[in-house]
Amino acid sequence: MPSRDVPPGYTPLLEKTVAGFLARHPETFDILGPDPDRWRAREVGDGNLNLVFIVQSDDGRSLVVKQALPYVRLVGDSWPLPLSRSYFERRALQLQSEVADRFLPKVYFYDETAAAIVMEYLHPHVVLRKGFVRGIRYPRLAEDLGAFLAQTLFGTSDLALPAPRKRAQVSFFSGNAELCRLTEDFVFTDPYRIAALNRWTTPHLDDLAAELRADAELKVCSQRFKWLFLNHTEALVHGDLHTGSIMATPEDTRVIDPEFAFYGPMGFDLGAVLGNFYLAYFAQEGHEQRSHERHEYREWLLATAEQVWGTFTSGFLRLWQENATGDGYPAELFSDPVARQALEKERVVFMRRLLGDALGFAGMKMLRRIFGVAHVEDLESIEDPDRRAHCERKAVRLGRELVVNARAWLSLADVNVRARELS
Ligand code: ADP
Ligand code: SR1
Ligand code: MG
Repeated sequence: MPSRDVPPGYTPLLEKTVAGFLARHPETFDILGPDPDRWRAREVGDGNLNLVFIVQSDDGRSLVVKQALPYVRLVGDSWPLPLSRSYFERRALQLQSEVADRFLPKVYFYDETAAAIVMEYLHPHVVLRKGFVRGIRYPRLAEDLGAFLAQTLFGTSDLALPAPRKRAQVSFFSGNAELCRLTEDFVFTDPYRIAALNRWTTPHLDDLAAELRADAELKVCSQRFKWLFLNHTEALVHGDLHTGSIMATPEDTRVIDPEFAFYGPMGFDLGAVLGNFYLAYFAQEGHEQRSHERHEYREWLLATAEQVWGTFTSGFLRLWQENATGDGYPAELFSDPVARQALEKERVVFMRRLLGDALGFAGMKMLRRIFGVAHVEDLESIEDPDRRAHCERKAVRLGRELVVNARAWLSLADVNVRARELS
C-alpha cells in the first residue's frame, strides 16, 4: 500500500519540467521520439483535483501526463489529499481494462513517486459535458456507455469473480478511503446541512436550500443511499462517473479519471451517468438563443439516457447468462430447467432493485451539483442567474423525486415523462 505522505522525490510538474520528467522514462522515446527538445507540454487540467499536461512532439506524436497534487486543487493547499489516489486510479484502469479495454485511454506507464499516469492523448475527443453544452449528438454514446457499465460492473462483481479475488480487491480499494470521504461529505451530507463550502445561485435558490435542510423525508432517503455507498461492496465502481469523466467523438467513447474507484454499489456509477444526463437536460433551456431551439436536442438527451439503461441491462444480463464464473449465484446451482426459470425471475428482481439504486443516486448527484461545493458547467455556463436558477429549480424537483421515490419508478421512460412535465 502506498504511503499517504508526500514522498521525498515528489515535486509538482510545470509545463517547462514535464519534458525532463518524461526523458527520465525510456518508454517515452518510443511514444514521442528521441529528442526531448522537440516535445512541448501544456497544462489543460480543468478538473477539481489534478494537473493534466498534453505533451506533443513537433511531428504530431502525443501523450498525456496526469499528476496528482497533494491537495484539492479546487479548494487550495489548505485541503490536503493523498497522492495515493493516483495509484488507485492506475489500478482501477488496469482492472477496468481487463473487461472493458476499448472504452479506456491506453496507459503507457506509471510513476509512483511522481504520482503520475502517462497515457494516450484522446483527440479529437471532447469532454462529454462540454459536448452537451454545445448541443453535439453522439450516435454511439448510449451503446458504448451501456456496454462499459455492464462490462465493468459485472466483471468486477461476485457474479464474475471467485470470492477470494473479489475480497482482495475490496480490501485493496478500501485504502482509497479519503477519496470516498470526499464523496461521503460532498454528495451525501453537505447539501443537507450548513457547510462552509456549499454554494448555490443566490438569492434565487435560498428558499430551496433552506427547504432541503429542513426536508426530513429527503434527509432520511438520502441517508439510505449513503448507507448503500458505505456498505454495499458490489463491484469496482468508477466512483465519479459524471459527464466530465467521459470523452467522446461521434465514433468513439472513452471513460477517464477513475481516481475515486472503490468497491461500492453498482447503482452509484449508473446514477452518476443518469443524473448528469438529467442535469444536461434541464440546462438546455438556459443555452437557447431562441425559444425552443434546443427542444430536439433535449429529447435526444432523454432518449440517450433511456438507451444507456437499456444497453446496460441487456449487456449485464447477457454476461450473467453466459459468463457467470463467480461465487455469487453459482451457475452449477441453476442447471435444471426449474432452477433456471427461478433464476430468470431473480434476475428481473435484481435489475429492478438496481434501477431504484441508480435513480436514488442520480437524484443525489443532481442535488449536490446545485447546492454543494462542486458545480457543473452545464448550469454554471448559463450566465444570467435568473435563467440559471429557473433551470436549476426544475432539476432540483426531479432530483428530489428521484431520491424520495427511488423504488417507485418502473422505467427510465417514466422518469423521462416526469422530466418533460417539469420542463
Ligand atoms: P481531475 O481528476 O482533476 O478531474 P481529469 O482526469 O478529469 O482530472 O482530467 C482533467 C481534464 O484533462 C479533462 O477534463 C480533459 O480535458 C483532460 N484530459 C484528461 N485525460 C485526458 C486524456 N487522456 N486525453 C485528453 N485529455 C485528457
Ligand atoms: C473538491 S472535489 C469535488 C468533486 O470533484 C470530483 O470530480 C468529485 O466529483 C468530487 O466530489
Ligand atoms: Mg475529473
